[in-house]
Amino acid sequence: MATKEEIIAKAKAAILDFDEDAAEAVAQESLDAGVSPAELIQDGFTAAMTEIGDQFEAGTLFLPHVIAASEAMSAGVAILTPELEKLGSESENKGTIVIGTIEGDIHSIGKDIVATMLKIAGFKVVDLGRDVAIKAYVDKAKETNADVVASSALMTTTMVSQIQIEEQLKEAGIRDSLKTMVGGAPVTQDWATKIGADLYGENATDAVTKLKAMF
Ligand code: B12
Repeated sequence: MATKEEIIAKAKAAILDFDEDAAEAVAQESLDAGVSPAELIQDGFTAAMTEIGDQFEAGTLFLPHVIAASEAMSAGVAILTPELEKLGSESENKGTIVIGTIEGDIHSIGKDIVATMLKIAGFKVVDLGRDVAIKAYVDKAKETNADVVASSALMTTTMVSQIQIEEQLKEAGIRDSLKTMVGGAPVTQDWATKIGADLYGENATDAVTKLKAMF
């Protein structure tokens, strides 16, 4: 049987080869071998997507490649998700989290992973999807009496809209009754502090750890 390192290397190769079938196969192989799905996603698929992004930026890969790589990653994650969800604690409700990718931004893979891991950790997750209008976060937070409003931004041009979430929650008079959390590749702790967000999560595991500590 392949070692964990070999399985993770295969997961990276599947994304770098834009190979959906290989991504699905390695996801299944990792489940059979007992490799943690979270680790496969983080050290395998996500690490490869970061390389794809770097090559896109450098001009050695083009948008169709990025699309093909993200389709392969989604296919692999789709195999892992039901298994991840089985690990979930069904009855617990640690708090309600409204999450979405911010207005103008259609990157959803990372947000989906964070949403899944939060569900598994026992939170009630209300996923608004991607390209979410600021007003929609505020309205949903009111409607569900949310404990946390979490936004994902993958571009420097869209992360600025996270400021609007802070402002519109204040205008709606509910900013003090909940926490805000921000994440996404260009987002940092410094950014979170600067805009007045309560929490920053570097990745799904970090998001879960920080929110668990709070509830
Ligand atoms: C895949 C991808 C796409 C896919 C997205 C598919 C999908 N359904 O999501 C497609 C092909 C559609 C795409 C489109 C575009 N993309 Co693109 N894309 C990427 C790429 C390569 C990987 C992103 C990804 O999925 N990573 C894997 C996931 C697992 O990681 P993640 O998203 O970072 O999420 C993790 C953490 O950030 C964190 N996290 C994420 N969200 C949240 C939220 C919370 C609350 C918390 C706590 C944590 C958290 O946890 C996650 C799990 O660990 C990045 C490169 C990069 N380095 O990020 C470029 C990148 C983001 N894209 C870029 C660009 C420019 C575009 C386009 C404008 C291209 C174009 N010319 O059309 C369009 C954008 C259209 C739009 N309006 O949004 C640029 C952005 C540059 C900038 N301005 O900052 C990047 C950085 C590439 C680059 N280096 O130039 N893209």
